[in-house]
Amino acid sequence: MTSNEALFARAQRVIPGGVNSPVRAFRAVGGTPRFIRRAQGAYLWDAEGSKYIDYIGSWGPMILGHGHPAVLEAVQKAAAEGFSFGAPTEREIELAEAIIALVPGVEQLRLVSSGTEAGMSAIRLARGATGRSKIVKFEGCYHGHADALLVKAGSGLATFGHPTSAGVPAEVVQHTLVLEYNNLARLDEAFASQGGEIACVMIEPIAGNMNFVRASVPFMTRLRELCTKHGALLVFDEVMTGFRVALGGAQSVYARLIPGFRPDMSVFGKVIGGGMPLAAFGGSKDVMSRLAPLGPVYQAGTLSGNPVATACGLATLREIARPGFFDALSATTRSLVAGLEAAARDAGVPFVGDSEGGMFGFFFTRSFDDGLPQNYGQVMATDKERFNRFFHAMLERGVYLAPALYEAGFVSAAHQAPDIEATLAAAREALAR
Ligand code: KE4
Repeated sequence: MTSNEALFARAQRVIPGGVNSPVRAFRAVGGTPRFIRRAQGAYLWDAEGSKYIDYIGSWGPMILGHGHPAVLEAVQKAAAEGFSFGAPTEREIELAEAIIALVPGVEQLRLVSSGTEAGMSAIRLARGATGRSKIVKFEGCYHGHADALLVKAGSGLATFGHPTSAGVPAEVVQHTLVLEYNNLARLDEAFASQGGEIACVMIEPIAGNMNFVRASVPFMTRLRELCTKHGALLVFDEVMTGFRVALGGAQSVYARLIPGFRPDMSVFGKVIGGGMPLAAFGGSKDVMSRLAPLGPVYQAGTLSGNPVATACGLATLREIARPGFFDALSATTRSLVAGLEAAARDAGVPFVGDSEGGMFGFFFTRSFDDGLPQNYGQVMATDKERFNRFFHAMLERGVYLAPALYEAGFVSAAHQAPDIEATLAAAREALAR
């Protein structure tokens, strides 16, 4: 039994599934999860001392790479001044000001400790601000594990959701409509029949929980129009895309494609914590002023705006805001995807990939004629078996990709050309199998 196997067996005795978050258990790809002992730059080392080029980056936060000196120094200094006070600090103001300066659509925000908490709070605030109960989400998008959002598409036209998890009563998701991503007709139908009852629409603008699927410009344009027309709030879940696909998040990408585009609320996480537990939700001052202690929508958190986490987040944002940071990161990511496409082409394997900033995705399609999937059904119709074989072949060669067909991948500023070359060399071998 290897060290990873021994640790996994021991972990399963005291932690359900041996992990504190399901995707880490490798159940989608099979095999034994790697227990990570340390990380530095673009690399992870597991309990057996095996080294990996890391394309998980903690599922997005580690955009600078692991152990960036300026971030480490900021965290060490903050920790020495105190871990948590349960009282306001200047650094929370600094972080809020830094985020607001980078995201024009956000006038005020509140800091919380996880993307789930931020998404859950944004839903409650949207309902409180509009006085409406219905919410809309899209199949294949994940917004954290709040009850109202653990819901899958209803059957047929009855787009009301059914719980995807035990323990979620049907009554809790009865107000959650689930539509097909990028499906304009279903969007029009839902708003035509229930537009006046919809509090908000929550969307991953680039869906990283379907690996990598972009909302089309026509779809996003229509979504914005319908929300405005019917008084529903458009909530961008940028927990993954925020400060990851561009300095201004995915909303800045769509604002370049759709003149004047802005969501009404935004949810952030991952990168803004730099690897520490920190997330946020924000919007106009009018909407945000409905929150306690000013308004009737309650929301709270013992460790919200934690002084060590805000130090980590601020130091991270300062680094990614440097001139040229995203140009370089985007170029590295594009070179990875282009190289993977070339390797697959040379191996005669149907394959499509895409990227934006430091986030990427790829699919083993069923034929060379298949383009990038546009929705959850198309993602799940791609070749999962070949994906899983590729995942393990790459892991064996020291390349740690996302252990699931439906997850996105992440490149950091610490990934350099030799890392990309090594990854592509491993891919050429893996694809030849
Ligand atoms: P957390 O509660 O895990 O911090 O954030 C939830 C969340 C919300 N919105 C989006 C778009 C997200 O991607 C996430 C969390 N992402 C997953 C990866 N697909 C985190 C990994 C995990 O669950 O362990």
